[in-house]
Amino acid sequence: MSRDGRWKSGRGPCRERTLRSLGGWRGVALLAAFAAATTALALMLTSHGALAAGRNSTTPIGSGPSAAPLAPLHGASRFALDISNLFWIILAESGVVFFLVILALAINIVRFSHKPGQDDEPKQIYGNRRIEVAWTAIPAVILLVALVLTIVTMNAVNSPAHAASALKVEAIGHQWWWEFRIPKYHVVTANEVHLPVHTLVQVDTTSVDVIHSFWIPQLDRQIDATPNNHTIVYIDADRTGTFPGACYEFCGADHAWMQFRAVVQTPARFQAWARREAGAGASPASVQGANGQSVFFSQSCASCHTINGTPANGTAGPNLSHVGSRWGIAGGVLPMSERNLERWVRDPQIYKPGALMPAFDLKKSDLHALAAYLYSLK
Ligand code: HEC
Ligand SMILES: [Cu+2]
Repeated sequence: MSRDGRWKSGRGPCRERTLRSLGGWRGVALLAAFAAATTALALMLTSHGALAAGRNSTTPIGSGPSAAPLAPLHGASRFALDISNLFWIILAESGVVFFLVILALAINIVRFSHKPGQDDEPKQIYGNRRIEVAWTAIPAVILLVALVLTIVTMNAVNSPAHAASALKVEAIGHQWWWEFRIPKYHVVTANEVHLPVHTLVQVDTTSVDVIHSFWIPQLDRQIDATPNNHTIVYIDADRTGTFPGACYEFCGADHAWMQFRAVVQTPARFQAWARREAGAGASPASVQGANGQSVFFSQSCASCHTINGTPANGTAGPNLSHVGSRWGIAGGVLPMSERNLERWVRDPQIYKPGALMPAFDLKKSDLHALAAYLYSLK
């Protein structure tokens, strides 16, 4: 409306009619539907959806073996809980504001919409200091609360006490798999890392190629893993279990297949795992396994893969010393099994197009033997 109270030219009677027809109870019904849909969406996301799929859910991740779903609202680490608590507080705050705004809108639609036969111009009001102060101060306070809580949470999550004595784990992003190193235990492994429960762990992330992003939704916040740089997140798991993680920054064709598992264990079990991981790969226990080992060394595998305790010391691909004990193959494209190892080696490109491993056109018996050897590397 222009200052003299008349409709500006260009807004014909048609527009006016539309506005009028949206007044009154019809407008309120529309608002109610909007509020209900928004609330339903929020409830869905926070109770059953991607954010918090319940612990009983069996939602599998890709075709790999299913573990707990990616559920940042089911924190299993005090840092993840700090973050989800902040989320709930801000959600509640926004929820209250949302419903007050909807309520105010509804009241206004009913009270001030055009009534039939009421053709005189409404009272024109310009400026109201009290209302203006209120609608500046109240949002400022709400935002200030969110800001202070966010800063407190960021501090708690990024600079925990006793950080210097944390167990150091390195997570290195590769196209398209994660390498894990635990220098204290001389562990070098891939796509599955074990962690001790109730222990502060410092994950030092980096990348050898492009920007990846490291996240175990139930255990830590997201952090970019960038080349030539080291970024840090902390984990302090409060229960044992298997927690899925993945890459959260688009990093090329197989970005979605950079999944991994964090297995949180009691300190004793964790140390047993670490000792085994650091140790040599099993020597072949059968004739077939021995044949498989010679196939491994007659092909170019050793130039890209390491098997502890053997001359194989390539670093372009995952360390295979204990590959048979892992949850999946190549970031989860296939569940771990002898048969699937065979499939993978024969033609990785079928499962992970663009993967930086060539196909190997081997004799059937050689392929069988090779898969038996790899699977025996537990
Ligand atoms: C040019 C380097 C290269 C060669 C040669 C190579 N690989 Fe690979 N390999 C890779 C890369 C890179 C990956 C990771 C692929 C991915 O997950 O995106 C991989 C993954 C694997 C995996 C899955 C490991 C895991 O942690 O899930 C197995 C098993 C494997 N290779 C076995 C072999 C065998 C056996 C040979 C020889 C017949 C071989 N590779 C030859 C580079 C290579
Ligand atoms: Cu990635």
